[in-house]
Amino acid sequence: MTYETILVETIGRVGLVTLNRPQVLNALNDQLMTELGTALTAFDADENIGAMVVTGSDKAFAAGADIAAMANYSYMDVYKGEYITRNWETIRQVRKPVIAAVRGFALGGGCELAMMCDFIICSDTAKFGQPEIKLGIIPGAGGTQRLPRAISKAKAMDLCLTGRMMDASEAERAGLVSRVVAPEQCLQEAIDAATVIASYSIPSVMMAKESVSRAYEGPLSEGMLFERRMFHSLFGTEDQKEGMKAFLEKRKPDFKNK
Ligand code: CO8
Repeated sequence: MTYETILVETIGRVGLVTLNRPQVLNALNDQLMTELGTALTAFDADENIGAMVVTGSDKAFAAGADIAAMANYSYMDVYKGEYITRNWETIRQVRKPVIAAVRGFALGGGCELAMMCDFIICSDTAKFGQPEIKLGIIPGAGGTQRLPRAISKAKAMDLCLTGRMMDASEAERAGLVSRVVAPEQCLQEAIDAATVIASYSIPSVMMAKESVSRAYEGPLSEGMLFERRMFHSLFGTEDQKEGMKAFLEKRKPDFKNK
């Protein structure tokens, strides 16, 4: 298959995709997202590939969805999903691990694309952000959902509401990225990590990915329900009766662990 907006190569058992629209800082248009999905899906099906890396250039992983392409879309254009939604989730259907190697800007859809990968290795020149608010829109590919899970509600609100950028050291402190390295080492670090992963049993790697994703992607409502049921069940214990009675009688509780 010939691609126009990405470069695709194989390094040992690692599939590497380089986003390649340098003139617009790898802005993510419909063609690029389709090609990226096609390349990753092909690697996923290839038994000689054990893991994948997605990267950009030194200046930009991706500076977001292509604003020039989106500028004149109507509500129905985007709602029907023919333009900027239909091919954005393909990467989440890939069952082998995908590592994002981020140098430079990962903004808007670029930050969201990096977060769709299983983990992010970045250079100390990386900058992350969700600047959509400055354009009169909000993130549309998971930014408002994955960021709070990855870096806390406080920082997610800060980034989504102010549109400011977060540098690599803040991103590492916040837990958005797994490793920060020098720019010239970034891609190799990601390829090395992918090579290690690709040396393991693919079923166990796929199941490890699936299991961690499950914890990460489970809805808050299910966690809340679980907590509520545990809370309810403690009203069946003797110690709850004793603890509350002791408080009201202004004495120390005598717990029996029952
Ligand atoms: N779209 C289109 N073109 C872009 C984009 C973009 N996102 N970002 C940069 N470019 C272009 C510039 O227009 C410029 O083109 P030209 O040379 O023809 O003028 C070229 O790339 C270089 O950019 P700059 O001259 O601006 O470079 P600077 O180094 O001065 O600035 C920045 C770099 C800070 C990254 C700046 O380019 C910028 O702010 N870019 C826009 C960032 C942004 O707002 N991103 C969010 C876009 S909206 C989005 O991502 C929504 C995602 C929703 C996905 C939903 C799917 C379901």
